[in-house]
Amino acid sequence: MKRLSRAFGRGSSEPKVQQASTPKSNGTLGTNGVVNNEAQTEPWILEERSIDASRPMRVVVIGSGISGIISSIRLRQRISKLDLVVYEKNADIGGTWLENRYPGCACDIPAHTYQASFEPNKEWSTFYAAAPEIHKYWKRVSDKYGCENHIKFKHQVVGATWDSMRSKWTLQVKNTDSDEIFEDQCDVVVSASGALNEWKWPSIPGLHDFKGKLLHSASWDESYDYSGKRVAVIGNGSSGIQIVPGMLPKVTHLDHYIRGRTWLSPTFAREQIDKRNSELENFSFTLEEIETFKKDHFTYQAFRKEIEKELQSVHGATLVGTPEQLGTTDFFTENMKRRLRKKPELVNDLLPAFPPICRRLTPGPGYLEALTDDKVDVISNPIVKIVEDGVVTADGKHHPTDVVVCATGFNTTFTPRFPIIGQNGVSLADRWEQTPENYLSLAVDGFPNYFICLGPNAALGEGNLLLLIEKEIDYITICLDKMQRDNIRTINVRKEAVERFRRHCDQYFSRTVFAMECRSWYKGGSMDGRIVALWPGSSLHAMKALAYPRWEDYAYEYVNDNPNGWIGDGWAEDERNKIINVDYLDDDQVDFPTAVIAKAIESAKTFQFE
Ligand code: N01
Repeated sequence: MKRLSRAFGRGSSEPKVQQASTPKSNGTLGTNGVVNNEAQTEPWILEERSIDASRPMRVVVIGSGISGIISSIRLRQRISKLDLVVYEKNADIGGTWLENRYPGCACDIPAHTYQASFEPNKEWSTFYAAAPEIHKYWKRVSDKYGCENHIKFKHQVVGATWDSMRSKWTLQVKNTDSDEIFEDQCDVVVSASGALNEWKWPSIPGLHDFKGKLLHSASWDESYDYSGKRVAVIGNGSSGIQIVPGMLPKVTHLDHYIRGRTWLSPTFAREQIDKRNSELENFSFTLEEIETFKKDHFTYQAFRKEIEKELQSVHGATLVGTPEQLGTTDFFTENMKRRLRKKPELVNDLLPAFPPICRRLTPGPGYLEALTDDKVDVISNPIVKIVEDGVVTADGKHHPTDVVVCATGFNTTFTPRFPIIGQNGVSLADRWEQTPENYLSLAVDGFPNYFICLGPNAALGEGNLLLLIEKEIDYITICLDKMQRDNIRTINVRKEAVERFRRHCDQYFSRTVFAMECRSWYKGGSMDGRIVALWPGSSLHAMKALAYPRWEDYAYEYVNDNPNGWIGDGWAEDERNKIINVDYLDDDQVDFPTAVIAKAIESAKTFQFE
């Protein structure tokens, strides 16, 4: 064969370069198959490229939290001719799990369902892994896949502008060591900067007059020793619920200020924990078990899948009127009463009027038990002001304290943290002033080649958030792959697709518990606003929705403005480079129709001659 190809002089068949879209008299075939040289002039649409020649693509990922790490792995895995840079404002990877270091900070769902699908960790030391252990896990993943080779630490993106002439994003990037700001350009931006990373002080009169130690859950001063202090913890969101039991052992007294009520769920995967005869929720594997898992991947897989199954079985309870939803109130009440049995008088102060899951669901390991401790006072009387040495409530009482902890949450408006200017000079902040309209949580019309991980409508009220993050990133890589394959310059979601998704979300959420009257960051911190933070469905639903992009929901511009460019000039890239690749015959590349054989055997078994 080699001899044959040499004989045919394959090396001499290099293409002659011809500019696409250059008008050319290309002739037409007459009915006799002969070129008619007097043919009319037509634009030349034959693009001089191999059909599978990927165009080089520079991608900037903003942020190296979980989304940024997974993006940097998947992009390098799937996108050829990739020039990747990840800008990270911090000095390390980890995002949320680097920044949040308050006492008790942990993952409040089982760690076995809060890890990358492709990097199962058989050595989680507890069921609800603490922030440092989660950070260590992601650091290990990042090291293993060489992510840091592409990350520029202490580099904060402070501006992004779409350049329509060049079809590129121009980014302003600040080196936080030198304060120098420089420009960078890229074809595609993947925003992976997270939704919950701009913490803010609550607007409580006098907060900054406080002379003791003032702390925020998301900006913890780890050098501060609060042992033996009287502390006030404001807020009973997921952070406050972890901080109370986290601080309790070391303090002399803890006032817990609760503005609204919240449900605490029974422990996720309770059976799995019980099966392993653990004490309460703080489950540790024995060394023997860890050794078994290490030896036997399948044992761990089976265990992991059991927990996953449980986590994925809650969706029905989010839909108003389903038997699962109707059952939750009694089930949760019973559980809360049991956990509060030492101080039953608290039950009336704590049980909400709205149904469970309206606010973010958390089992709050150890929280209700902590509230029954003699050192803790639960204060539901509203705070009117903070003074030099304590907190004053509406009933006029002054509560002295040494430390005020604001577990009061984040800026959840989704307004970009820096100017992002899309087509026609429109800023994303203005575009989202009323509501953060988007398409499938990851794209916005007028912002071409811009994808968002964990944007608006990407959080989950139940299910597996890591699964959703991975599927979003898969979706983005599929889009980028199409851009390379089809010689696409810009991909821009259509306005009508964005509008349809907004209407879809509103209709979907009108039938869910999230729309009931409770204050939650899902509604931007309001009682009855639009639900802007959540995915409209379960995480299993998100997985299906994101599996195959609906290309008809996007508009495209092509390299050289040539929509025919994808088909190239008749060559495949390897072939053009004299590599004749026939690996498509390898067993691992052949799609053996084994299911058809199985069916054929089955039907042969049941076949009866007349
Ligand atoms: O913030 P929040 P968070 N005076 O906004 C109260 C994720 N997370 O940091 O209920 C008095 O939920 C406010 O009161 P109210 C998770 O997605 C994950 O706790 O609005 N109180 C509320 O109680 C979570 O949903 C993990 O009336 C004031 C609290 O502060 C998200 O982060 C762990 C006040 C704020 O609750 C945010 O949780 C932790 C004021 N002026 C967090 N202002 C995991 O384990 C606010 N409050 C994965």
